[in-house]
Amino acid sequence: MRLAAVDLGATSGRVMAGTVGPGRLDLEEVRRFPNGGVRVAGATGSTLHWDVLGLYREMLAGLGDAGAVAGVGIDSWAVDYGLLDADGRLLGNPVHYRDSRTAGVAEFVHRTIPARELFAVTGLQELPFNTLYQLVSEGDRLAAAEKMLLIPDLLGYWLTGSVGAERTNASTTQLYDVRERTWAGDLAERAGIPARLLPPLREPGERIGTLLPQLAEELGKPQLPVIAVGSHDTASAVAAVPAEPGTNFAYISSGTWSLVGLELDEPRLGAAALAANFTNETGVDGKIRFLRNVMGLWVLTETLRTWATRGEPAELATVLAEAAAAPPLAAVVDLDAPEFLPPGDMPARIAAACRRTGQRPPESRGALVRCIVDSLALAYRRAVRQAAQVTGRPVDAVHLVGGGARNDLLCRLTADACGVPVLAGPVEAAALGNVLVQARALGADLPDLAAMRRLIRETQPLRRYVPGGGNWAAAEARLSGAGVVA
Ligand code: LFR
Repeated sequence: MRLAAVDLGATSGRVMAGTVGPGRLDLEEVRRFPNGGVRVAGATGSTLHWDVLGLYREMLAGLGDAGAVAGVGIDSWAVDYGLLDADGRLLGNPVHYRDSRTAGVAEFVHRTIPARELFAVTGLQELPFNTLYQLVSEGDRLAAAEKMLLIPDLLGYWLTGSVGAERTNASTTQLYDVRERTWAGDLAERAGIPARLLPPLREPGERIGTLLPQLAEELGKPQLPVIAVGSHDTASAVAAVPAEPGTNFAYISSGTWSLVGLELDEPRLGAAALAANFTNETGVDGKIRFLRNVMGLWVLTETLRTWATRGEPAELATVLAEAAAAPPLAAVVDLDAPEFLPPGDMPARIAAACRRTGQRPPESRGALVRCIVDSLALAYRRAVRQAAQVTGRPVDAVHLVGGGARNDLLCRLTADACGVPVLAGPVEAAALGNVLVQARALGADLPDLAAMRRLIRETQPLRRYVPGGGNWAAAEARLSGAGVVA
């Protein structure tokens, strides 16, 4: 069975073709296109948008290139959305979650709905860009809106004409009641968001519809089913974590963001989870993704971009080799600090963070990249340990999936920092999870997550890293500036 998986990431979007059969799972990249924010001016300042029509056009071209497929599924980053009017037309261009329009909005909302209450209902970590805060920042514009569609649901709507909200992504909005498994409509209304905006929920594996007749004709694909997958990319990636049943594993979905946590059957909504700022997002088959967002390879990508805009471009492989040779743990920064969220000059921000904590800023490119990768591994260590502490579940191994699994230095340092073996791969976890959920919906013999994960283990290349050394505890103490001489 051949299926098309549309996987949209913050740096690029892809259309992949996956082939699934007994003991078989192959993935082929059909089309890749750049993605990223587009900043445009307005009367009160500029706004960072997504080029959603460009993504739609590329997706269609990719579906054309994919040839004969039995289904298509779409996953993307979470939280961002388009608003539709009563005629189903898009109102404005979707805004990028890294835009500054939500600055101060969380504090404003907390005056009406305290953070503790929000967490007790939605189980979501506080991130300034949660859909709730983005919608509140729309102000009067909401009056013209009839429906809010998250990005994969918006693209699915354009393909089929069917309006809905896939559950895993809905769970990232901070407008979803994680225990009742419904929209938190009352909470939305109290925040000033009309509950009519929230579309009917749908499950991963549900058929959204078939291609609209005109598209079907253009693409030469009559009756092509569009299937809801774990449309939150992290949900698809976690479904593809090749864990063996019954093992105590943590996962790290390592891409632009790093999502670090455990898979649970029930949300954890207690004070410890709130204090550690963990989230309870919904996974495929009703699992709970108990995790925290760690800033991720974004800081490295932005560093390379900064160098390139200064006319000093660097190859990723070259700077990673230099980083591998640089002294370990010479300087570390707290990558979860808010200053690393917006686009900008990361080398300068890292140098400032080092100075603030009494450390000497890195002096070469290799040392700077080493600082980023060391800091990322350190953030993984903190998140894995906290997840274990808060849930009382031990962690015996870490599965690292996504683009970061290609980064040998990062995988090695993660094993060192976490003190447990790291199994790296698959790199294309989100696309594989997308394909497997579609395959099951269309009748493949993959009854549960365990069967999907077994197929990944049997077919995908994985690498194992055993922990080495390094004084990670001391490095962690340096993050807070401990040891700074006044
Ligand atoms: C990863 C991801 C994260 C989400 C962030 C913003 O691609 O989907 O899970 O917190 O992007 O949407």
